[in-house]
Amino acid sequence: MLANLRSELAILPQILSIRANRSTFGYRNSIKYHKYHDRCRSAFAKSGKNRAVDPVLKAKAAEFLDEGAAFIENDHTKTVGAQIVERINSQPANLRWEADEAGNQIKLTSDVLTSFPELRVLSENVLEPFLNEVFGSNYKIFLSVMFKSVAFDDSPIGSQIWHSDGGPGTCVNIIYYPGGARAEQGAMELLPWSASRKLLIGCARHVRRFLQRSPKASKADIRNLKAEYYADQIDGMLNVTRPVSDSGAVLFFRNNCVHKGGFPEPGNERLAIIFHAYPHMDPPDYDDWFANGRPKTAPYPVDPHF
Ligand SMILES: O=C(O)CCC(=O)C(=O)O
Ligand SMILES: [Fe+2]
Repeated sequence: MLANLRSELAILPQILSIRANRSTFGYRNSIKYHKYHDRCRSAFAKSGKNRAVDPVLKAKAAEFLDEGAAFIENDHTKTVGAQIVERINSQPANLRWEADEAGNQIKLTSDVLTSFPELRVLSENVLEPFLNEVFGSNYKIFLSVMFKSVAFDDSPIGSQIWHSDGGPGTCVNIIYYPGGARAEQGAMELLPWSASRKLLIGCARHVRRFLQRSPKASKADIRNLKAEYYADQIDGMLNVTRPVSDSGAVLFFRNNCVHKGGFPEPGNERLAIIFHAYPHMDPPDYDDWFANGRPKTAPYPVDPHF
């Protein structure tokens, strides 16, 4: 009884942080991102910048705020996607790819934004108005990566297994499928934030109990334990969603929504671009982003005003 209470108290900051800050970071680490977000919101409100007017994007942003995810397929996502697919098919020399067979991926090693200037139209017309609405502030892309998902191995690995990304609760993950994504291509599956939150809290307790029994467990043991817990709990859950499309479309979801994706059926592959976006004080500097790139240098920004 006392041991239970002690155990519950030990993970209380983590549970509070999941509830209040939508993050498994721990309360002390995650609060600075939310304080910064509040400052971004006030500055944005004072700047009088025009908010998204497109009623469809506005409705999608409301859906995101409600459920923690939204999927958008419109003229911009389709046109830009088709241009990107065409550029890749023409095999220009400046695009460098590297197979990661163990990860079931072929990664683009050149920078995404400098390789695909077409993405500026998507950023200005879809990402920016949508995120202005969601954040109530400006946004900044922290990282961008691009890869083809290919089933080199016959079982899913890494992010193809249920997980949450574990970054700050202000982070929005964006997955853009330039050529669309169908289920057989490994379209991402995810849980809405409310279900993810319950699962993350249950998982924190499960890990805590495991560590009491096996205090010497390795990081890999814990990763496997979490993946098994998610798989067991999610099995048969009705609210797993899998947005699919036949042409360019973009999925926004909160960084800590539980998700998996990118394990295609034999003979299929899936092209994906991932961005992590955060609230920011400064308006987007597209000239800089598209001249110098926004590559992945770390999993998350240590300074929210990066
Ligand atoms: O390839 C996928 O769909 C999974 C990617 C993922 O887990 C992520 O972006 O956090
Ligand atoms: Fe992920």
